[in-house]
This record gives sequence, structure tokens and C-alpha cells, in this order.
Amino acid sequence: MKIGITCYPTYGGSGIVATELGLELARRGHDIHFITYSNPIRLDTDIPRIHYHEVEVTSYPLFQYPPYSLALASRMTDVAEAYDLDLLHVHYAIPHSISALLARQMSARRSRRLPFVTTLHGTDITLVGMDPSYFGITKFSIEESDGVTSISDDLRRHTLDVFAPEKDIRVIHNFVNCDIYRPDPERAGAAHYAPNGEKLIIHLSNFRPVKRVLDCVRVLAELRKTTNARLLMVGDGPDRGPAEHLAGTLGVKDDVLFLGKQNHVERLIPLAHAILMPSEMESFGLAALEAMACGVPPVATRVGGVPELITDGEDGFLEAVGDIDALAARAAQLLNDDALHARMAAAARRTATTRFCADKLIPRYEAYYEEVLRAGL
Ligand code: GMT
Repeated sequence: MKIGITCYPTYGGSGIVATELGLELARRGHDIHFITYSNPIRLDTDIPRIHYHEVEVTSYPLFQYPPYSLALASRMTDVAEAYDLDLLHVHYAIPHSISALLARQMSARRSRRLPFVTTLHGTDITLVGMDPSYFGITKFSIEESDGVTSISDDLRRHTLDVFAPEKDIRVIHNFVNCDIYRPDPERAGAAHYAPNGEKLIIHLSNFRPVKRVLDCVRVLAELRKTTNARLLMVGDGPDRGPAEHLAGTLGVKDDVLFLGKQNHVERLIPLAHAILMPSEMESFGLAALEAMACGVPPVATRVGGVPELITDGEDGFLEAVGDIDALAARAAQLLNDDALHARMAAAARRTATTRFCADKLIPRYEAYYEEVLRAGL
């Protein structure tokens, strides 16, 4: 198949899923055309069958907000025609599915059939889409999509309840490449971050308020009362400054290492003994899955689709949002009880490999594309 993929090319779960999906599909022989405003972060464009088409958004003094959605729709239409695309797959509803809808209509004028699949990732539904200024257009874009997938049952339920009760929405969970994300029993390189033999916990996110990164710092401060531990903070975003400030205030500045955006998180995650994901909301929790594939058990909050990934007490721990004491106690348990850690690390890897490896989930996308293509005939 020839597939156009659009996503946010920056750091963030939806862009990562879209990029990894494109790479996996190309490995399986499909021609993949990324249509975005810049090169997606994890995308190596010299891979066979991977193509990249930049969307240029021309500015003009009249435009206070250059109309990216329109430039994208135009580019989608042109790329579809030039490369004979079979369908578009857009990640994150706003504004990508509306651009795809326009591209479908413009292509029809040129006698080209161009169906599109929208994958809902989370905040496009639970936060942004709920805002009154985007609600109507989000609902419309879901209704008009030729196919809709959701990355968890929880997100599907929420979408049906709030946006589109009649829509057939397929759940295709997040996936991970289990060959790239794998345990490193030696934790080679950990000493660089833990020169005094500290145990490491890690947090990865885009540092948005929904991730509650300040809770990570509070948990570390609490954890250090019983455990010689350090926290690796990977990523960047609006709450990084406040988190750095809080680390100073709580007296743990030297034990919270802010590493910024990292291109090879698969090298960092296996160095940790646990991952911390204290989010306010998480439709799935891709970072936790990546860690589990590395045999790093998660200490997370019981929200959204997270329980579809983590079984509390077996392959990770789930606690209430904002319960710093409970999160710190769980992390302490994992870091101080080697037998428990070994059992949970193995269970976490097993969950990733048996249920969420790319080779299990990618064929579901392929089958869904075929179904969408057949449906319109
Ligand atoms: O978590 C974020 O803020 C990024 C966001 C995105 O769309 O880029 O992530 C969402 O998509 C991920 C991949 O499908 C999911 O694993 C995350 O759970 C989801 N984030 C939220 O629901 C907050």
C-alpha cells in the first residue's frame, strides 16, 4: 500500500507512535509518505520506502495565525496525486483530520479516491477536543473519518460517550519495538548518573501540566528519606522550570538530573530501576510501555487507559493521582527489595512482549486499512 502519514513531528506520544508505525510499515514493504511541517524526531529518512514531504506555511502580514491546516490539506492532495497514495492516516484529530477531509474532497474533484483514517491519541479528545472552541470541529472530524482508531478502550469509551455515539471506533493499543527496547541487566553506563551507587528512577514526558512532573520531584524527595536514589528527568516543556525550582526548594537539586530532550531513550531507560508516571490523565502511557519492554517496572497513576497496560502489583504499581506518599512507598519497595524487583521486571517485559510488541499490533493496522479501502468500493 501507499500511505500518507501526518502527525505532530515534535516530542510527544502521538508523533512517536505515528513515526514508529511508518517505519514498521515500510519494513513490511509499504511505501510511506510522511507529510508534516518538519521531520518527525525519530524518523530516519534514508530508510527504504520512507519519504518525507515538508508542509510549508507561508506567512503574510494579514495572517495573525498562518493557516497551517490549509497548507497541510493542499500538500496532502498534491502528494496523494504525485505518489498515487491509497489512503491518509492522520494522528491526533486536531487539525489533521480536518485537513485530511479537505484533501479527500479536493482529490475527489480530481477523480481520485482518498479515504482517511484518524487515530485518536488522548489529549485530542480528553483536553483539546473538549474545549468549546474545538468541540464541534473535533466531533465533525471523527464523524467524517473513513476509519477511526483509538489507542485504548478507555479513550474509545470516552469518545463514544462525548463525541460520536454511532461511530465504529477500533482499539489498536500503543506498541513498542521489543528488539530495540530491551533490558540491559548490566545497566552499563548507569554509573555516569549514579556515581555513588544510587538507584535510578526515570521520568519521560513533554513536561506538560497533565504529566504532573512536579509530583516526580516530590516523590524523589520523599523516596530519599529511605533510599539512596536519583531521578532522571527526560524531556522538556512548560513545567521543567517549575520542577527545577522545586528540586532546589526541596533540597534535592543534586539528585534530580534534567537531561532535556533525548533522541535515544532506549539507551537511557534500561539504566533505571523504575519509571515514574504520575500523570493526571493518560490515555495509554507509551512511556510506561517502553520502560516495561526494557524490564523497568512502572510506578504510575490509575487513570484513563493505564490499567489496560499495567496490572497493579504484577508488572507495576498503580496509585491515586497526587498521592505522593503512596507513589514514593511503591518506588521504595521496588528499589529496596531485589526479589520483588526481579519478579516485576520480568513480568513487565513479559507484558510488553506478549501483548504490545510491534509485530502483534502492526498487522492490525494493515488489516484495518484494507477494510477501510474495501468499504468505500
Ligand atoms: O502525553 C502527551 O501529552 C502526548 C500525547 C500525544 O498525543 O502526543 O500522548 C498521548 O498519546 C500517546 C500515544 O498514543 C499515549 O500513550 C498517551 O497516553 C497520550 N497522552 C495522554 O493521554 C495525556
